[in-house]
Amino acid sequence: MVTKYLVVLAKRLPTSTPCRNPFSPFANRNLINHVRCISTLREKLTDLTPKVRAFVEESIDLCQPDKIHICDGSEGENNALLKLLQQNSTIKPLPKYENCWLARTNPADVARVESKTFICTDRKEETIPTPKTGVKGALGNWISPKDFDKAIDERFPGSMKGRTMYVVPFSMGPVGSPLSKIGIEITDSAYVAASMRIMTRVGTPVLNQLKKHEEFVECLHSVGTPANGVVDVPSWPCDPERTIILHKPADNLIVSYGSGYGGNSLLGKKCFALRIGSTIAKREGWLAEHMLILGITNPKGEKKYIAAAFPSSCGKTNLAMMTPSLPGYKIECVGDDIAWMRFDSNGVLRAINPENGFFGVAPGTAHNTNPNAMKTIFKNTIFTNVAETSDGGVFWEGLEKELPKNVKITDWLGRAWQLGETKTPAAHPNSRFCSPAGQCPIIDPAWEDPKGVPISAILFGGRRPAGVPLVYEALSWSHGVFVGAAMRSEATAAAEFKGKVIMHDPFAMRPFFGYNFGDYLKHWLSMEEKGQMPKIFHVNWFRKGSDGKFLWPGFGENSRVLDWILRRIDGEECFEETAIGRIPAKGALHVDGMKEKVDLDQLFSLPKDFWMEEVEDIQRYFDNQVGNDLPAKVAKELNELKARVYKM
Ligand code: OXD
Ligand code: MN
Repeated sequence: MVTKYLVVLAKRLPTSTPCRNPFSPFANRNLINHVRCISTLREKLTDLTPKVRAFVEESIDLCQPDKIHICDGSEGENNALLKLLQQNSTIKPLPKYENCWLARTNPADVARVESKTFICTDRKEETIPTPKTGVKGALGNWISPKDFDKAIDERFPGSMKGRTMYVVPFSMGPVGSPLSKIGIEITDSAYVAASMRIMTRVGTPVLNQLKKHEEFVECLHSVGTPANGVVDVPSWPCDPERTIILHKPADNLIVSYGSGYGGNSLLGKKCFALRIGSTIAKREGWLAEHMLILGITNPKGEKKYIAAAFPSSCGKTNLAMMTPSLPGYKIECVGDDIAWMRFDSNGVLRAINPENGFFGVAPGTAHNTNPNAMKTIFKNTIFTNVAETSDGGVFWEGLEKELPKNVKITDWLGRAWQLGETKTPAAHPNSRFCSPAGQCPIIDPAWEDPKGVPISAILFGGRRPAGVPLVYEALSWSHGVFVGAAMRSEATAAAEFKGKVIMHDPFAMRPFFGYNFGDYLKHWLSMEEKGQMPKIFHVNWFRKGSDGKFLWPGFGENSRVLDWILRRIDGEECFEETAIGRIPAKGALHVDGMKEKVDLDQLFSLPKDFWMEEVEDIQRYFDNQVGNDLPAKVAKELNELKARVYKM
């Protein structure tokens, strides 16, 4: 069989190898005969459909695991995985809660590694726009097919020796929905297998679905072993030096090596649902986006759905689960991170949340910021890199007021930590909870509707301390696409960046584009021909006043902004035109009854010097990063904005 791993297979000879992983079920044996083991392993594969079987067999040949486990998604299997992880000290129980666990990673494996994440296409221009000469492209990384093979060849042969290979069949979206897609993740991490069970729908129903339609995305993952063979943290094997995350859209293939955490290893999330997902979406005429989806019901009982794209750590989970302060409103959550949106036969844009769980940033989550998350995350949850309390619970920045008296805290690195004393954070800023979405008390009744929910508005936003008003409405679909393209935000801890620099993050997708951003923009522009387009808005909860304090309280008070948005969707003339778009007319934003007095003039002020700089920055960004790939319609929108700003 011609395989994509041909290079590797040709070189490999079957060998007898000592078992390297002390936690392997084979650890007490001195020698493992891979050849014999693998032939036994293969007998387990007879139930798989031919394509799945071929993928698993190729992966066995390449990675040479000692054992194979095909995940059925059952409760018993989950308990066994958790037990194994406990034995290996990867997780420990948190007795204060129901079925909750704490994992600590190797401190070198704490976030997505954007610089080591690549898309493989024949031609570079298919993956990234050509930046201006002398400028480093910041819209993704390209790898050639030759280097793609080489990267695998250098890392994967024998990477699972002494380990168990878990085969995780998973569905992104409800199993069987016409909007869903299937993946098979092959991994040597039991932590990944257990987390995938929370984040996606896994197991036998997915394998059965494959019998009807045998199409899936191949996802191969190994935590790897450093080149010198020394595993620094035996409870969290990884190979940070050689970590690499590879995507090959032409083959619907994801290959990830060296990291066991988050988007690097739970391959359904960023790798599949966004990077490969966006390439499938382009081919098939839909949108795969880094967006939460919420349902909002107004006091008259009218319900609408909104999708919103914010960069990582900008409060997507908080907005998706918001407790509205505005009387009579109700929010229900469909998803907090990813939306797949497609037109139905009536031209209505419908969205599903392809995920099954929340992989939320823990710090900042508290009863005052997100009470619904707090009601969601204290059962059946795997916490990673949060701090631990002596009463068997968890702690992170933001929970100070909720800390029981006299408990001792151990930080994410396992060191004693004292509130008000220790200068380093108790929890890693990118520490997470991984919880089943169905546990959310305000999960939307339609969150698993195979048809998806109808989307009435799309929000873009980010952390903009200066110049950008609380909310504005785009003037048209193509202006909205421009607003998405021009999005900027302060850097976050979800990736490897440091400091509070304002980064361009178009559509909150900068780390997640599966193909050339210019083509992505063309695809977005083309959607207008396909059906009724939702209105587009830009929101900014993070503007600061001259005293450096936030001008808007955010959280539940954001319902006031959603109220204005809903009224705009209904066609109410509650707006005023400005150079950048439509903002609430004087008195149109309902601020009555707010606890804090808000300086609306500052919140909506549009300083001319700021906007002159902003348009120049956007121009520079487009020139430097997108060049000739920028669609003319987007360039025109920028020119029109410039002209309006100059006249301000
Ligand atoms: C995430 C991210 O993990 O966006 O959701 O980084
Ligand atoms: Mn995200």
